[in-house]
Parts: sequence; C-alpha cells; structure tokens
Amino acid sequence: MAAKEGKDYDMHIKLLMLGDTGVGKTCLLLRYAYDSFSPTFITTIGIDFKIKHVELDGLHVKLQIWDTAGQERFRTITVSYFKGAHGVALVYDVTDRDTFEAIRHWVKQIQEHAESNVSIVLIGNKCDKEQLRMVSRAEGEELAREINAPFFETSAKTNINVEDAFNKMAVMTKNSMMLQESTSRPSDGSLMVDDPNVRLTGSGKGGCC
Ligand SMILES: Nc1nc2c(ncn2[C@@H]2O[C@H](COP(=O)(O)OP(=O)(O)OP(=O)(O)O)[C@@H](O)[C@H]2O)c(=O)[nH]1
Ligand SMILES: [Mg+2]
Repeated sequence: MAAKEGKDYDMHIKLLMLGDTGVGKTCLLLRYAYDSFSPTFITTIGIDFKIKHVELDGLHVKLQIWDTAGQERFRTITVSYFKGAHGVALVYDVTDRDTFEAIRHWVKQIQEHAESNVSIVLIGNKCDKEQLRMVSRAEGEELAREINAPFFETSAKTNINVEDAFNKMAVMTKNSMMLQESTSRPSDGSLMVDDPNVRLTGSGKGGCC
C-alpha cells in the first residue's frame, strides 16, 4: 500500500519492551523482527530498537519497537522512553518467580511515567522450559485480568506465540490510536491527528476499526 507524502507507512507506532533483566525481551524482539534466536545472554546496555513493517486492516504500519535494559542501573534511561510509547509488552520469565512478582512494580512505573491510554500486553516467556516452570499459566492469566491486559505465554527459543503477542499489541495500539484520532476529529469530518507520528491516508472512512 502506497502511503501519502512520500512516507513508506500510514501509521507509526512506538512499542516498548519492559521487564526484568534476563526474561528474554531482546530474544523476543529478535525472533519477531528477524526470526532468529541466540542462547548467549548479552544484556542490553541502555536501550535499542528494531523496526518492523506490518499490514494491519489495510494500513501499512511502521512498528518501532524499543528494547529496554532490564538492569536496575539503566532505570533512568528506560523511564525516559515511557512517554513516547503507544504500547508496552510487559515480559516475565515463567521459570523465575521474582520476574513475575516484579510485574506489579513495572505496572506502577507505567502508571507514573507513561501516557494514561497506553496499551499493555502481558507476556510469560520461556514456556519451552516446562520442567523449570515456577509460574503457572493460571497465575499469569489472573495477573493479566488484574491489570486488564491480554496474556500470552511465549518462547523466543522455539517460536511459540511470538508473532501473535506482537500482532495483538500492534492491533490494540493501532485501534486505540485511531479511536483517539476519531474523537479529536472536527465535525466537518476532516482528519486531525494530535500525534505527529500518526499519518492516516485516504478519507479515514476505510475498512479499519
Ligand atoms: N529457553 C529459553 N531461553 C530464552 C528464551 N528467551 C530468551 N532466552 C535466554 O534468556 C537469556 C536472556 O535473554 P535476553 O533476551 O537477552 O534477556 P533480556 O530480557 O533482553 O535481558 P536484559 O537485556 O538484561 O534486560 C539468554 O540467554 C537467552 O538465550 C526462551 O524463550 N527460551
Ligand atoms: Mg535485552
């Protein structure tokens, strides 16, 4: 789909990967963006991002996915990226209960520092390590209900649910941004988008949402 004004996308969505160090944020992103996996742990320093272009309901969407460092010493940098995020993937490791307990801390951080309408998806990663599991699927589902977020158990290693989790986050975020856009649309029906990163093509009446 050709986007207007020389852009190669209709909508630019910024997503943030959050969670404790070692839960697999970078691996999930590398699986989603490049379909690759490495068993070697190279902790993220500061922040990194990957771009992925996807087609959602006929719109060409540019996903910019920020991969934050889970280590405490980078917390100030991490928090400074909250404001620009439209959606957040909150990740824990199903074999490490502490990372699950930390999710409530991350939710508080989001409430304090992110936009109020940010979309959240909860991800329990490393579900391939069934023998070492410390957090049940039911516990994950319960927490997801509590924080009102869709829930996925994933494996970056064996590629379980990774695409589904990111796609859900992208669709939720897109719909929420379009809802905001439509509520700020003037009565003459013309498009008015508060966020300069949101670029919609056509009349805005086309087949999405
Ligand atoms: N078995 C298994 N191992 C995984 C999976 N995802 C990640 N890992 C491993 O877990 C370790 C940490 O993964 P990372 O993706 O670097 O973790 P991170 O959350 O980005 O960590 P920080 O950058 O420090 O915040 C690495 O050794 C990965 O190979 C998974 O789904 N299954
Ligand atoms: Mg990382």
